[in-house]
Amino acid sequence: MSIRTLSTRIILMAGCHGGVCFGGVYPTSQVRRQNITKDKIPWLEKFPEYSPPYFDSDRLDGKPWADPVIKAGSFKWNVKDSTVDRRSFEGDYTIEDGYPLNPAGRTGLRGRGLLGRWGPNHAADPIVTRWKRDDNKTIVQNPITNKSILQLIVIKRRDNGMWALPGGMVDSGEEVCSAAIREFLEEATNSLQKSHDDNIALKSQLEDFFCTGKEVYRGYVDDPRNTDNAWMETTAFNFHDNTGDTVGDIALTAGDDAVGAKWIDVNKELSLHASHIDFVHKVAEILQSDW
Ligand code: RP5
Repeated sequence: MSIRTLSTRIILMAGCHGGVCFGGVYPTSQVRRQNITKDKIPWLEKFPEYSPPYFDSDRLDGKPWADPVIKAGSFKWNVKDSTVDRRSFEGDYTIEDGYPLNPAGRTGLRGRGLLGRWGPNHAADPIVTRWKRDDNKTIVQNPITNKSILQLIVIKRRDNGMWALPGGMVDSGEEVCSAAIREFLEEATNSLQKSHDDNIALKSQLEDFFCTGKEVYRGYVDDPRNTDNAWMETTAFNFHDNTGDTVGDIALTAGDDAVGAKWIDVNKELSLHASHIDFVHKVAEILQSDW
């Protein structure tokens, strides 16, 4: 994704639309972002009055997955820094006064906010889909477009109550696709609370299905937690159950950070966390489903 497109993404969110709200209050805090007009989002635009507040959530204190405070020379930027991948999918990012700069531009807030890593925070998102079917197992079409209706597994996020892809952070050293599958099992099937034997049985039932995963997006995420110095990036995979016999039959139970899990019909009216709707749209295009 080019920087121009990235800045456009933030422009789309201006005025509390989707993720970051310029001038809005940062999630879980009382800290208000500095207002920015759209033209001042790119770093290249001069903005001498830009002096946003700094916020590092105390929820990061002592967390093994979070970076320590920045000290000169303590991080290796734009490379794999031991087991922490500090590379961005958007290309090399700039370091200013020792801090990495968000490649999408100004966000009205400095620091890390709620994000554990300075710079890119890597996530993985599973987009698990099937065709909508009637009681006779016939695929349902939209009578206006004559296109088949796609269904998607979403979870309800505990932190902001929004429906979202059942994704999560990639652990240090973890394969991205494995993270997408692990997060799906944790958030949509409550695997963390299941017995070892139940998890083995479920995994073996879904093993072949998970091998079908296709990467559909890799890049910046318009997440409400993004700041000038820390931002979300993701790799999204589509796992499509064409016959509806594999994942279509498993019981969905919310777990870990999720408080709900369900199948929903895919269409352009869906309202999802961050920029998840964009990844789902890509899948709808690839599968040529109704939109
Ligand atoms: C989004 O936040 C990503 O696309 C992913 O779905 C999620 C990862 O954060 P947590 O769910 O772990 O909070 O930006």
